[in-house]
Amino acid sequence: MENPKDYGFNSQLIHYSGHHDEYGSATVPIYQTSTFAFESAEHGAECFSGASNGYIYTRIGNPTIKALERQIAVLEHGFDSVAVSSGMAAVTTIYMALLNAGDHMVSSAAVYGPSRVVMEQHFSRFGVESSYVNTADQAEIKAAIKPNTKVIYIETPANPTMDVTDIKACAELAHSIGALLVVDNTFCSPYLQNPIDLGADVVFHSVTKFINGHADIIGGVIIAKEKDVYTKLRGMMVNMGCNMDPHQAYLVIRGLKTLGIRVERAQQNAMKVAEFLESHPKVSWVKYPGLKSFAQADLVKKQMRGPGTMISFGLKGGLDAGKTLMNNVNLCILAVSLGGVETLIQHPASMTHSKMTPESRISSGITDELVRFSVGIEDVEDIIRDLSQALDII
Ligand code: LCS
Repeated sequence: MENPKDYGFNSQLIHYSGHHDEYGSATVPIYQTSTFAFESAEHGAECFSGASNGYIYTRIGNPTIKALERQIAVLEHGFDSVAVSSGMAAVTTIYMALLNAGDHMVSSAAVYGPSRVVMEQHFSRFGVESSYVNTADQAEIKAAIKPNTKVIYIETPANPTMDVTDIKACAELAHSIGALLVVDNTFCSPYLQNPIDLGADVVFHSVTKFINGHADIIGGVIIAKEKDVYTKLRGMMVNMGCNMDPHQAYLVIRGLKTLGIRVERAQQNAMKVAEFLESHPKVSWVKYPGLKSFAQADLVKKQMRGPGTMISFGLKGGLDAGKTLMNNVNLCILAVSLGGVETLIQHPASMTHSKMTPESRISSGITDELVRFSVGIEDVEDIIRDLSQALDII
């Protein structure tokens, strides 16, 4: 196999899992086993000491999972990656591995709700401090930094406000104080954004979303730029026991192959849906990084290769109008999650971000009227017709 770096992105998706077996299998088989036989007592001891890199036990490592980890590391330009049971397992593994009692983290106020809830309500019990600020504003991050800040954690674009944070500026700031930059790249996928190229130390995904893309598994993956951080993350995953399952990894590898064409198509649809919404008399505002009206269009061009497939909007008539819309769509599915082939609509304040305090939600821009839309790969005329008939009912 040539160096995967010599291939284009779509070729890497299809041809680079790094897996080879004696039968020449064209796909990565599912190694559905919990444990692996050692050749001898000496071999077993070598596997444990690291003198041999043979497989030991699936929580520690497994060939199907490793194929996915290798492939994601290539796509995100990292040293290596760790696959975990969910996006939230990625978040908690990162917090556990990189923060100690007495440390402080600065993060985006608008992040996926539970990423903030687990820090503010649980890691705080073990003495980890955090500040949630508008990371789209570098001055707010600088003002929040303390002598014990060890991690800057950003999500860009943020779920669900679509606010964009300057990754390169955050990396420079983090490194100037000896901290690490962690980026949740779920909303972009490596097809649209590679934070490690912009200086990030750790990148992670809820692979439940774009990377798998078919709404049939939950999973996460963490990519580290450097070996020492990777080793800490892997050790934490193994000890916490939040490994991915081989069957889960198989499905993700299968879904990943079409990441490029799925995102490309959904993004084309999203642009048309955003323009439709922006011109609709019942819509009060639309936030989509591809629109001319998007306040951070320059930053989007600087760090993203496309505007993505997520749209947030508000309706005249607020939450009641939003509920009428959500209760009357037919093709679009009223469901949480995002990044799949199907179009989904949901209401963050009462669903994905409902466990945040009302004050945190409002200060993060997650207003009661905000409706979130994840555009899929259906025929865009059908998506727009569905939205149009539901908007007529309001
Ligand atoms: N990070 C982001 C940006 C997310 O959107 C999610 C889940 C997670 C992390 C956690 O991943 P999980 O454990 O669910 O795999 N976001 C969801 C959402 O917006 N609706 O439902 C789940």
